[in-house]
Amino acid sequence: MIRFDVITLFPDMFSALTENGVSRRAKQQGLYELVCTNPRQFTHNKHNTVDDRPYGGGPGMLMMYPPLKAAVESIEEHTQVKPHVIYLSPQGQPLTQAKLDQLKTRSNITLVCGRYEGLDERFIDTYVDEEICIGDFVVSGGELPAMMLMDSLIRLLPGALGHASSAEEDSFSDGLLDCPHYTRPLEVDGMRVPEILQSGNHAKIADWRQQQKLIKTEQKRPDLYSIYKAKQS
Ligand code: 9D3
Repeated sequence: MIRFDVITLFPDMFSALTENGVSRRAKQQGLYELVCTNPRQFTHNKHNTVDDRPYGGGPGMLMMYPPLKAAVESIEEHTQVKPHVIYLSPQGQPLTQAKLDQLKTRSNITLVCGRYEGLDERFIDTYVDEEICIGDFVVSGGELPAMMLMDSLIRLLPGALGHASSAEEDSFSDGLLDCPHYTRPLEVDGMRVPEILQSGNHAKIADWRQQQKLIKTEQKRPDLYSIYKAKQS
């Protein structure tokens, strides 16, 4: 059982994860627990302010140190463990399947979601163990990145996927893209399902699928194909 604590100004967003699909079933099975902590709970001023203007000027606002500190410390208080603290950040290391394989062994992960222009640097220095980014593009805050991280990690927990679709068969576990798939009807708009898939010869089908993975990866992701080829030799 992994416990995820999420520090967020928008806890309602996380129902997208807990109320749908694989991640909903995994939660029902007790494979993980998700608790949101809103830094706004730890503000004392009249308007529950969690943000303030940057020293030195410039656009936008920053999340202040004190409410974030109080949020982390309330989580530590509650769980009685020092969690692994991840800040979802545009300045982070890119999330990879290898990173997820490391993270899946942890029992307590705290995810800090930034809003505005980010966090006071002193919070990162003091409380953050690692910064993770989900790609070189801009989103409005850390919540969707945090959900992506949790969703991809939950899939790796034993029992989260049916044995029908194992995590090992997932794209990227072997560094290659998936092969094409077909379902009924056998023919649609003049296009037929490849003959081999109807042959019943499971060894030949497995060979074909492996070939297709290589072809698709070379066509669509030459960068991944090069890495795969380098590893083979
Ligand atoms: C001009 C400086 N911008 C930094 C790239 C400002 C800024 C934009 C977006 C600051 C924070 C954000 C919010 N993004 C995230 O919190 C975020 C994120 C992302 O935008 N892209 C990829 N991964 C991530 S993880 C968290």
